[in-house]
Amino acid sequence: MSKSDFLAEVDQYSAHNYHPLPVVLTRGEGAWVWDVEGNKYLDCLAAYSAVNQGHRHPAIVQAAKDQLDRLTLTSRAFHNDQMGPFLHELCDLTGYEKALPMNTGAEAVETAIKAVRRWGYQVKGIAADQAEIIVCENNFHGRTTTVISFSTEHSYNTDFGPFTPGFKIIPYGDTKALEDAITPNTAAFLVEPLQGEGGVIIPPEGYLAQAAEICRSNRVLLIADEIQTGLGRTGKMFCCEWDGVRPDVMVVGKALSGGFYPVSAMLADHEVMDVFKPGDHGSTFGGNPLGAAIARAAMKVLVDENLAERALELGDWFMNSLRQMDSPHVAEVRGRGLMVGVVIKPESGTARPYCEQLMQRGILAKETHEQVVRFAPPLVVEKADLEWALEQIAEVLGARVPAHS
Ligand code: IF1
Repeated sequence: MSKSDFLAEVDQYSAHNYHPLPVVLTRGEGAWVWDVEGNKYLDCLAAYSAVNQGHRHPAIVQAAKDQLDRLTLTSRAFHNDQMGPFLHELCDLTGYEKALPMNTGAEAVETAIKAVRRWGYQVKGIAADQAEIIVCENNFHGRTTTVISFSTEHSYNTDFGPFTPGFKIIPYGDTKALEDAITPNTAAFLVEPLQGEGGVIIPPEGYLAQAAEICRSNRVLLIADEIQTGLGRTGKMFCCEWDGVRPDVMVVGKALSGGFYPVSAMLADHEVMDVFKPGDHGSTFGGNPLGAAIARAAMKVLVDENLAERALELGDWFMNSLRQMDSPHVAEVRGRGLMVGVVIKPESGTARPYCEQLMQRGILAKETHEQVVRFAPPLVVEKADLEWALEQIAEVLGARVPAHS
């Protein structure tokens, strides 16, 4: 089948809920992917940070193969010998007492919403059905009906209502708004430590620390969505570490499996997690031995290969190099670690054509919102690969090639 056959097939049989770049990938290794025509690309999206460990990391491949040969799914009706070690290691990595395994990020967010609501009623003493959760404008927490109920992006929720009540939306980065929004019925504040889909938006200095303090003094739980920012991406194992904050509840997903399999989790201490009793919540696949074995290997790679530090070093250097380009089309370069946003000036058009040109030159990057080109390669990317990428980016952005340090 030719590339155009693949594109036509998807056009015919798939729902039109995406607008992907017209590239058909068939193989990946490390930071690189190959298309069906044999072209090679540097993957600067890394499956929205699910492939932090690189495509087909050998240690994760081995763990997956070993587990495929033994046992894949038991359901939670029985125990398996991978889930316990997985949750133990996840708690060690994150510093929480308990973890609840799910599959997708949105499910982990839903799990956190259920947990904090129940905590609100059973521990804090909020009157029945009155619990409120505060969220931020421009948020992205997933696609379920409840989660899109508090999205401020019209395309995510138009004509998908009626919506789940109980959410209050405040501006991101505004601690005064958080204080004002809290009432005795507030159970939790759900926030991304850095807004990824929102356009790589970094909150003001100290925002999370102040928010954590406001939450603590009002007996409101702080939920950090580290699904995209967590597991090394921003140059720390978790982005909240930038503010020295330990949230009451954390949700992780994506790179928890190194991109092999959907594995997510909600993390908390006893006080919150103990609101769940047998039968209250679950998932057929959550905690399955294949996903658990994969996630164990994926976490080990992050630690063994110091991928958070690597993201920090490479990210700082990459961002500086981008800034030195002083492209006439770039309004701003911002980011943390290897989550980098290049903001295209409105007079230079939208980000999409730049992504298309980058693709022609062997770089896969995806626009987010209209004006931002996001660069978030696997954290195993080599500096030499990024040097090469910078040359391509400089050509596309119409700037001189920066001197490499
Ligand atoms: C798509 C975006 C990124 C997330 C945060 C929860 C979830 C996500 C902070 C839900 C998921 C994904 C969804 C994916 C593309 C990607 C994305 F552009 F849509 F927003 F990364 F920026 N919290 N983000 O970023 O996790 O249920 O998908 O496992 O919808 O195409 P999920």
